[in-house]
Amino acid sequence: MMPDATTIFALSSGLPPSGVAVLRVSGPGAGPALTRLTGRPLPPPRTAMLRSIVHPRTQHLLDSALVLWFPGPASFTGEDVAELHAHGGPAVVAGLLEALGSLPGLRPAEPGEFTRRAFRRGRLDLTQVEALADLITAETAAQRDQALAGAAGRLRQRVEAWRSELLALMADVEADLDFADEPDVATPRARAAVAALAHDIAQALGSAHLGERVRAGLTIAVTGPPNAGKSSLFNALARRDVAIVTAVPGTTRDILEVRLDLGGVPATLLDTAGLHESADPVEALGIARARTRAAAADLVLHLGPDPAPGGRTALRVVSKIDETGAAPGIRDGVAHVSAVTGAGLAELEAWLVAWAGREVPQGEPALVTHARQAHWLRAALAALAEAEREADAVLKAEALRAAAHALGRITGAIDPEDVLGAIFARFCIGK
Ligand SMILES: Nc1nc2c(ncn2[C@@H]2O[C@H](COP(=O)(O)OP(=O)(O)OP(=O)(O)O)[C@@H](O)[C@H]2O)c(=O)[nH]1
Ligand SMILES: [Mg+2]
Repeated sequence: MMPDATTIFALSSGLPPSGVAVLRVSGPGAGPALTRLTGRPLPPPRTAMLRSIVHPRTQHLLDSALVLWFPGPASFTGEDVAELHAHGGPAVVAGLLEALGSLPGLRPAEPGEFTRRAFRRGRLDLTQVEALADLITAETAAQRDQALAGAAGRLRQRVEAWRSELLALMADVEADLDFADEPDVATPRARAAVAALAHDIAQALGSAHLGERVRAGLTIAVTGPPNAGKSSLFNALARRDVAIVTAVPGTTRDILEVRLDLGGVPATLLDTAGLHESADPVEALGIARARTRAAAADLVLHLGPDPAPGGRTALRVVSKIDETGAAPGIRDGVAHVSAVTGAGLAELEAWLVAWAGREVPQGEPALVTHARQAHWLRAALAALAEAEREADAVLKAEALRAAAHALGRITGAIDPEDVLGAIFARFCIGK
């Protein structure tokens, strides 16, 4: 692929003010930009040096910053990369960005453009790009571990090994085609290799459900009749006043969401409208939404005597025990809490953490973490099954080729453009 002639730059760290702001420059103009801004020769590769940064046009001092020089291809993007580790004040950052933009051939980066260049230069494959996006959004330890494994190329290595095995097999089978009158030596070996490959891929696919779970997290809906104390419990578990609480029944209408970290497992907690027959069309819509979301939830925390709606599991919760005098804690599968005094909340949280731990077992991070990856692994498996069944050598080779193609889609070795847009849309500017 054509290397990019343009040089891109962006603030790669969070919004100022911050202690340190990292500005990244990538492309053929990165080295000249660094010498222009510092007025000095390039520092030794990968060595932090303190430099005065001056505006190339006005010679005005903009900051005193650490600068780093990563000559390609041993850089994140594979191109020449320069980094400025500056003071993270808004005026410093604005001045540096303006100075970079004033240099010929430099332009601000699009979201995810550094990573896109890294992909294009083969520094990363698509599974690593996906994992990198996951790493940046990871909120819990389990998400971080899984994303780190993917970013390190765990799935990439497996898929590439399978694919090269397949390509070798195809060569064997095709050699047989060329010498059709000779005894068929490759076929028994090929059959065993195809079966072993299919077994490995099926095993990897087994982790897909867990991988998706860790990435997307679990969903917990708080349900019950109006005024039961759902929003109060929701706020207490979120440890923030997210939902409006009033003594008026029917206060909550829309679904509210907060993220919980259940012992490293991410979860989304939903507050919902009180369930009852309502003549108010607005409230009725809220109740319909509540039922839909509860039905899709992994767990329903139900504050009420009537049966809990939907969900795969339900835990009944009796709230307001400060009024009834009931003892806090979980007895006979019913949690007794008070959102006002906090009694019983620790027990409920411990229960939730244990439940999440059962839903998403800890251990080896999952290999397959995205539906896209699982899709092409299943396609590869189907093609391998066809290759196993097929007696005709031409059709067998064709099925093997289809399997190799499917694996190539996972890493982006084949047709990457189809998916690049969707994947990179998740990135922020500067990544
Ligand atoms: N004493 C006491 N009052 C509570 C407790 N939890 C909620 N309340 C009160 O009960 C009333 C209703 O609380 P909410 O949390 O708004 O109840 P809700 O189930 O979300 O109500 P809707 O959104 O209208 O369906 C409010 O006046 C709360 O202050 C509790 O644990 N103890
Ligand atoms: Mg409410």
